[in-house]
Amino acid sequence: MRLLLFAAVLLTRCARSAVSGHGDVYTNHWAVRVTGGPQQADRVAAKYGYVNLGQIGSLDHHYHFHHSRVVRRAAYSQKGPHRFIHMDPEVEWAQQQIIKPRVKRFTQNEPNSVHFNDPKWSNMWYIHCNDRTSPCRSDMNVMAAWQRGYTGKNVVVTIMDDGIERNHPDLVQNYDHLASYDINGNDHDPTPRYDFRNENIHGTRCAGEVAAAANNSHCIVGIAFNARIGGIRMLDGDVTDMVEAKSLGIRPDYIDIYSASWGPKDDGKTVDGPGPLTKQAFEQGIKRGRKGLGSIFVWASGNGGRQGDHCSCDGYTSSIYTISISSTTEHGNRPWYLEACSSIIATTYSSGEFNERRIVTTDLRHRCTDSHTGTSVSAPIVAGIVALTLEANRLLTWRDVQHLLVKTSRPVHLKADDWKTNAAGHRVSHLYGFGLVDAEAMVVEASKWTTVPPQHICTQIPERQTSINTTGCSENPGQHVSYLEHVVVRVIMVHQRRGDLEINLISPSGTKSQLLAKRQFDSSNEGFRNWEFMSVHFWGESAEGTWTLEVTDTPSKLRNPEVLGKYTERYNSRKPLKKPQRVDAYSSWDF
Ligand SMILES: *[C@@H]1O[C@H](CO)[C@@H](O)[C@H](O)[C@H]1NC(C)=O
Ligand SMILES: *[C@@H]1O[C@H](CO)[C@@H](O)[C@H](O)[C@H]1NC(C)=O
Ligand SMILES: [Ca+2]
Ligand SMILES: [Ca+2]
Repeated sequence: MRLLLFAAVLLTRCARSAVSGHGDVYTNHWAVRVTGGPQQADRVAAKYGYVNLGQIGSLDHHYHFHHSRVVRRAAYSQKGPHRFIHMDPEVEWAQQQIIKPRVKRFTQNEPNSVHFNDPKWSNMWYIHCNDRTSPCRSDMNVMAAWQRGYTGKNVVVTIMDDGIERNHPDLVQNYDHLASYDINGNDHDPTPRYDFRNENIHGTRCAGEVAAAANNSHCIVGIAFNARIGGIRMLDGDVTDMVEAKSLGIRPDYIDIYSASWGPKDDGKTVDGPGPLTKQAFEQGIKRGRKGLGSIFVWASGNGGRQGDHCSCDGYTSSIYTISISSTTEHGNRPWYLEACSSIIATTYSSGEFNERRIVTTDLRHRCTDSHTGTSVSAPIVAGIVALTLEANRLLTWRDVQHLLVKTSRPVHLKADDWKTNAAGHRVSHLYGFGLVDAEAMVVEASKWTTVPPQHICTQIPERQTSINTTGCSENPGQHVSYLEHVVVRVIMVHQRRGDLEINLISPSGTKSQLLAKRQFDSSNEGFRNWEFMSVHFWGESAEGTWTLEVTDTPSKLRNPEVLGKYTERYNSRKPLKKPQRVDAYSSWDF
């Protein structure tokens, strides 16, 4: 209390002294008004020992006088001869210049310098976090990337979903039929199927986030508003391994980025991932896509937070070939739908509680919506940011893009109790990966980036069940892993209640990553049969030394699933898909 009072008194006194002018710093420059012309001004200046430096800008009769004998930056106004200049009949007015403290208002001026006529531009709060009144204190710096000239030109993005409304007024300009296909209808037109329930709004909403046209007096501005955008309609029908594999393989030399905001059911009890065809499609994509640089697959991490789901049980988000993206609310809080896991790379803003804002984007039937939600929002935002990044450097490989996200994403004010710094100096969390994306840092780093060396894969079969001593395959130069990227642990585990298991992995450097958290609704007795857990938390660390796997079994008492499960359908904007599970047949760890 006393300290506060004291501070208040000080403030008052500062304010008073400013008014009375006591703190002013005087310079040796004068502004002088002389109406008789420049020659007269020169004469007046010489009379009192000044030099006339000429007219002040475009102000007639005003001259800049300089006096070299005056102490620079004096704390008092000049007396003596300087008093006489004020009394000279040829001088109408004179003023010694004082220093006026000026602070650069970067955070206010820069965002305001971009203005679009799109009606929802000002509602795109997640682009305006630098505004002083905004509750989102840290910015994704999308506008700063635009101001550097990156808007997604010549980059091609596609949305794998329930179709996109290609003639939507805000999409038609950037729509690209070569980046589109209809797997469900087996033709080239990805237009969604219209029904009275508007079941197929999802793809159109995601597409606008990426590449809605800018300054066309319609709806919003896409993150990469000059990128080309297509849609692969594949969720409006039976989804099979083949449907997925086909979708991932549409024109891989033409399409740069595939964005997916769907996955297995987020019910907290499913363990499911890509089948054999889809696994191959991912591998083909990163090997042959983009003429060998590798397709970029961006994936929503999952919306099963309220069901206690964990995205390590979703083989799409935990694949090393996908960039798994999480969400935070406008206040940097953990959204109720968030699923934690060790494969999440980065995070964007999205919806939160009822009093927190949602995302504005294009909607079905040529409309515009301000209620796009969940991790569905986040994958397209990153797809857009990666489009800006590829425009900055067309030669980035699929791994370069992941490295850039690891390097540039930041924890800022995102609230999580598990932020830690790994041995390579990266701060990382199971809720947010490496943190909030930074579009400007992405384009800046990309433009000077040197492609990382080829990927090495070191595979080890453990000598004991829960720990492994590895050299990182240093005996084999073609496999030697000097700096870790992804660590994959393939697990066979038999257990009567899978949801009671928790798995942690500890690296030789001592970094601990949670590969699996308990899931209260998962009462399956199937265990894990060659399931692959993946962690990015060891990024940049050394592989060499002893790795420890900690498996904890805590028998739980089930709560009533009906009560907690009732929110699932209403809010599940990350579309679930149903599909049988498959099992592969060997056991090892991949670094
Ligand atoms: C958008 O268009 C208006 C004219 O309608 C123009 O004044 C403005 O500069 C444009 N904004 C941008 C960012 O290009
Ligand atoms: C790991 O292997 C190295 C030799 O490769 C050996 O010196 C060391 O003692 C081993 N450590 C453990 C914990 O097994
Ligand atoms: Ca628009
Ligand atoms: Ca999930």
